[in-house]
Amino acid sequence: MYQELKDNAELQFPTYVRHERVKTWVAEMVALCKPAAIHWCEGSEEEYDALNDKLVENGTFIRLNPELRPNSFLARSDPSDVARVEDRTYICSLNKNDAGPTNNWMNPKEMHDTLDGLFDGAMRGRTMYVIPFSMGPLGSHISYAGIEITDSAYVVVNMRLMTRMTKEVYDVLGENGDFVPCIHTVGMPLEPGQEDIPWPCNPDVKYIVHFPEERSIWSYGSGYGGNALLGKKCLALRIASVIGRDEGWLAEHMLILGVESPEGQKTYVAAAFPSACGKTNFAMLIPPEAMGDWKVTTIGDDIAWIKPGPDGRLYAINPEAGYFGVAPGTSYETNPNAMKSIQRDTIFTNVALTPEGDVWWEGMSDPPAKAIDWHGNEWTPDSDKPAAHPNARFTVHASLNPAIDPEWENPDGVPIKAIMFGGRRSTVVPLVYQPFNWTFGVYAGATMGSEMTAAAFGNIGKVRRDPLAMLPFIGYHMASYFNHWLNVGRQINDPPRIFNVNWFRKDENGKFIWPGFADNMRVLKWVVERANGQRSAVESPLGYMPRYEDLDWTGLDFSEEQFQELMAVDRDLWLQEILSHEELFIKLYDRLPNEFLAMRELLLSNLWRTGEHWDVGVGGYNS
Ligand code: O2Y
Ligand code: MN
Repeated sequence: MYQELKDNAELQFPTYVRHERVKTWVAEMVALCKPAAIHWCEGSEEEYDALNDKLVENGTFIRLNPELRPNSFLARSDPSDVARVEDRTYICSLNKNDAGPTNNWMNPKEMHDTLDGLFDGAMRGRTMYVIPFSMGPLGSHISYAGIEITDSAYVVVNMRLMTRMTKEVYDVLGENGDFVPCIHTVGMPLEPGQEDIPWPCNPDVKYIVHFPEERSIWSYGSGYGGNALLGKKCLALRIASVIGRDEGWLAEHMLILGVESPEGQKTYVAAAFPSACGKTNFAMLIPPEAMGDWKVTTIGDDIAWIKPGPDGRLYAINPEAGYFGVAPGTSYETNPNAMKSIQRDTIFTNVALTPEGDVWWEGMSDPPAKAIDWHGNEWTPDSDKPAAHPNARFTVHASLNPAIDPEWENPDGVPIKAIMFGGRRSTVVPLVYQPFNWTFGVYAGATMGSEMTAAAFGNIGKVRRDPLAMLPFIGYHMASYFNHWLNVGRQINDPPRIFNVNWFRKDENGKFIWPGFADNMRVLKWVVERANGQRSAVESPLGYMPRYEDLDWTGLDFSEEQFQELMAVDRDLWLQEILSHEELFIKLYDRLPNEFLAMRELLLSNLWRTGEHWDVGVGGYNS
């Protein structure tokens, strides 16, 4: 339903909106933001098509060649608006310490005053869209509803691919159901007669704000990704982590995949890797043919909501309905399923345009002789800048993934047998180990880190701790979150087995030792068999480890010496590693679980006990 809001026209509500709080909130936001029109989104295909046409008309979208990429579009963002803005992201809890030392905080009253000022008239000359969406299958007891108000049609069409966006959400809400109000503006009102630009945003002022007690989200100034598609990082992680803390479940930055053995045994695994560490590739992995009839299927590539089930196991859903994947580096070699998913019905942002009207990015294939880069300028392979922005994205509905798991929309979720954690470490951390139990596993996840690669973070090579891959996404105090994980483990009688992996270890010449990609299946197979109690292992100072003969090497030429190099535990490096956990712990000391201090001591004594250098060839005993 569309209504122009000229001359103080009285706001009209669709008959299917029967929820008084929704009506009052939308009326308040109309009064504050002063849009020229309001569009109550219904989520239909006709509405999606009409909005895409409008985006093409106003220059935000370029329609790609329908023969090469049917019903697909390219958007180019403002060069200042290309990624999540962590330094402008706030958790405004009533008490500063509830946000913890890893989050930006401002007093909620002060923040509301600031936002009220910024949002006042922020949608002048624009249409306000009201988007009803469900994170998770509609009506599932694990799902949660949100309503996003935005002045960006680009956000609307992306939300339709990434969430269950439908007016049926109002039926689920009825007159009084819970929802998360999300308000977003690009922060660029239009004066009368002012022409719009393809990517409106506010290059100078950005705020991505969460009020955990109110369970509301306010986003100002950016039209990009996680800053603007508020169902994703803002609702499904930051606000949901708070809801999960209060209700006894987990909202995690994890992919979920299914593994089916040649005998037809199905096992579900969740895995947390920091941003840009290949989660989408792992979630869509195709096992090497030589390994036999193993199949991997995708439930989700980025976020998992995990709840204790009545049988004492943990069940997970993917709250999202689509993928917002990194394009550069995605190819038929690295991720064939992603490439097949994006053949049609896809929105591309900040990739290059070929003369044929198709898309291209670094790492996709041989470069075209010429292209238009993400700035809209002519580009050739001799250009000194990349054709696609390194954070260029594709948005596509999950149903187009040829490896989608048949249970991906099961409202009860899937039972999780194993959880994997993994950072990006060129030294120290072995390819895979299984911490001794849930508590050691939580410790391993909490202390995982990645070596910094971007100069922006300073100190290239220094380890940045990213506990459970949630550093930018936890909605409360990080150490309270560790306690919450320990508590969840205490409440279930068959917790998933936890594993730590590192695909990125390098040799003395700086070359990756592990081939990665499809060959990660060899590790995944051991993980799954181990979680199902079908594999033995040896005990190392860190936990259980596979011996060379415990991994399936069929079709891969990888020697036992290479394996030992990949798995070696150097006592002095690990002593330093464990001592360096102190830096994180000191920051979080006032809420740190006591168990962590005990585990640190135990790990240290294990290392002293086992000698200078431990590897699966020389040490350990069967278990
Ligand atoms: O830069 C953005 O706005 C997107 S960030 C993102 C997108 C999809 C999945 N994960 C992430 C992330 O940063 O973890
Ligand atoms: Mn992510």
